[in-house]
Amino acid sequence: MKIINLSAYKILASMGNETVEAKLIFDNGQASMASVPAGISAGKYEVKKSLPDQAIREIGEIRERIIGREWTQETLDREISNHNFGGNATLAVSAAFFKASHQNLATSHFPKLMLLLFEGAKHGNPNIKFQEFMIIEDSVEQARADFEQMRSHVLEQTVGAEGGFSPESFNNEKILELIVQVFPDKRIAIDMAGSFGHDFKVPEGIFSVEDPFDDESWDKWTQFLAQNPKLQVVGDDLTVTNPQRIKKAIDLKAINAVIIKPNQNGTISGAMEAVKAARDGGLKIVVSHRGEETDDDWIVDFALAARADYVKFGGMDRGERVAKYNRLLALQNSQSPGPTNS
Ligand code: 2PG
Ligand code: MG
Repeated sequence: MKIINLSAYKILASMGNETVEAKLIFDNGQASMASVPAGISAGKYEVKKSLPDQAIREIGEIRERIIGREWTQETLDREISNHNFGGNATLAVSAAFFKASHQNLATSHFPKLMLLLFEGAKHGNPNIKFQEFMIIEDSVEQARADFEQMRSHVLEQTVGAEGGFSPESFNNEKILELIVQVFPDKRIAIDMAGSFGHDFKVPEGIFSVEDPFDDESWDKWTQFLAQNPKLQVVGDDLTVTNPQRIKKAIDLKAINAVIIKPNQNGTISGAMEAVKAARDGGLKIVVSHRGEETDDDWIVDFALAARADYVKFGGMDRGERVAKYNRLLALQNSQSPGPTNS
């Protein structure tokens, strides 16, 4: 596709911080805009980011390199990755291209949802030591019903960064007891965000645990997976959507599942390379939003393109999270016979 213009400006993300949105124009008149999220508990090995004003200047430089020429996702991403621009600058452009060029081909494969019920640590009430408490759901409809049901057990109206409950009077133990009591048959997933806390003990009865240790302690991870072969052990800060770190984690048998966040990598193609490395190594793929999001929903299309096994889009009490669930519903419903007017 031939790009004839590129512009960029600042918009606000969900905690009120500034982020960037890029707008591409193609020679057929099509326009495509995409914005980038930011991590709250970002891993230290993620691609470096530029401050918003700097990112906008960098997108100006990218503009000079790309306008007036034909691009594919791969050639564009290769071109923009090679100049030490911030990952937020490159991803805004890369994602805008993805949105314009990506056709969501009919798929019968929809990922399972990791629905966020409670959150704490850097995302909410710090009395709650784990960052995220999720349950595995097969559909948005069921997730919605379960979120509503859990709400009836939480009397304080307090939500965290990602639209999950984060009440003052709750702690890890109380949350886990409540989830088991309300949903005795659901599989529970937690994110311990190990780079930001101590090595908490993983509680009994958990199906999936993300970042149980920090991003340096490879031997702890390997030992943990060997001792818990039935557990889903997910790398996030450990692997940062970086194909090399993912390959290392596979070689060391440190994980059996991985978080994929395009903004940890800096381009759509780079994140797809990480997906390929993970899949070649037999890992389950979890495509995830970030702690501070925008209303943009391209991550949903990316998750389907990546054929993710799971998606992490947060709770249902913040609009920027609901935007992702709504995109999933739209994609599902566009593939089933919808209502007709005739
Ligand atoms: C995580 C993410 C998203 P953050 O740790 O998995 O839930 O949080 O974007 O703050 O790193
Ligand atoms: Mg995480």
